Amino acid sequence: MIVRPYGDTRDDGVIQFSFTLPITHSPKAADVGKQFLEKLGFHDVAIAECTGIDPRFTFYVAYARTDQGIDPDEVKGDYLEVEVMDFYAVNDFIKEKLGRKLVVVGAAIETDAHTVGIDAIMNMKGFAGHYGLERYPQIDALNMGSQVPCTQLLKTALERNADAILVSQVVTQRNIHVQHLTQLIELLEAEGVRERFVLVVGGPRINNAFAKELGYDAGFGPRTTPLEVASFLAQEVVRRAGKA
Ligand code: B12
Repeated sequence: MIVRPYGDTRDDGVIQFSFTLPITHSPKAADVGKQFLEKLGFHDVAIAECTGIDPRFTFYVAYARTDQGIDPDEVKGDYLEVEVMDFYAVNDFIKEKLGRKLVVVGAAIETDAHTVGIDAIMNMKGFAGHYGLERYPQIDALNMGSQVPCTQLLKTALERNADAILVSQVVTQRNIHVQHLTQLIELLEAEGVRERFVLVVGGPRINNAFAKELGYDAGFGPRTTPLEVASFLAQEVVRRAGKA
């Protein structure tokens, strides 16, 4: 079934835009914004806001209509379908099915200095109202921080007999994340331990299909919550242990 954007009435095709053009605000600035949206194929353009935010830039909020629609069933991809449980259910599931703590080691690898993403998933206080993995009584979680060499991450994962390795990659300039992520896979393969771990990567420009292409088990993107990750890890580790 084709669906279309909803603004005021069902199927009206109305979309809200906010954008900035590098032009000085002037009496014709609103028309510049309007004609820009018309060039993109939108009609019934209404400029709700047109403000100079700097001597050289104008900011717009606009509404406009599209005739386009999309059939969600025709959109195909390698999406990660996680059955998200609640905090207590994840702990009970691990305790009952695995019969021991699930061990996780995580880091932002190599040159990547961004800690906030991996902290959001692992640190006790968590993210967006969800506790991080450290808070789960049935998860033994070690967050190694950022700029951790792949060799050190693997050494620690082996020492702790980890079930899962969590990797964060935020910087993607010049595809540096592809190099780092490939480096880790190659190291695991060279050491003959790739299959020992559930290998997960996350970051603002990561998705599941991309992670799978690189040889990871799962990829998590922007706005991931620790609960989604905990649910995935619990189910995947139990499945691999043949105890599902
Ligand atoms: C804070 C920040 C910094 C801080 C980091 C401090 C710290 N302790 O982390 C500092 C100032 C150090 C910094 C440095 C740099 N930064 Co910076 N930084 C940011 C900023 C503003 C916010 C990032 C953030 O904290 N987001 C909040 C967290 C919660 O979101 P998140 O990372 O997406 O994490 C979520 C998901 O992605 C996912 N996730 C993330 N990791 C993982 C891991 C796993 C296992 C899982 C399951 C999920 C998961 O779950 C999280 C929660 O939902 C962003 C811009 C932005 N607004 O995003 C730029 C940004 C990421 N930085 C950028 C850049 C370029 C840099 C520098 C290279 C700048 C420079 N030239 O020096 C350096 C990097 C140095 C280095 N060696 O890495 C660019 C990256 C561009 C790109 N695509 O490559 C951005 C996008 C800014 C920009 N628009 O240019 N940065």
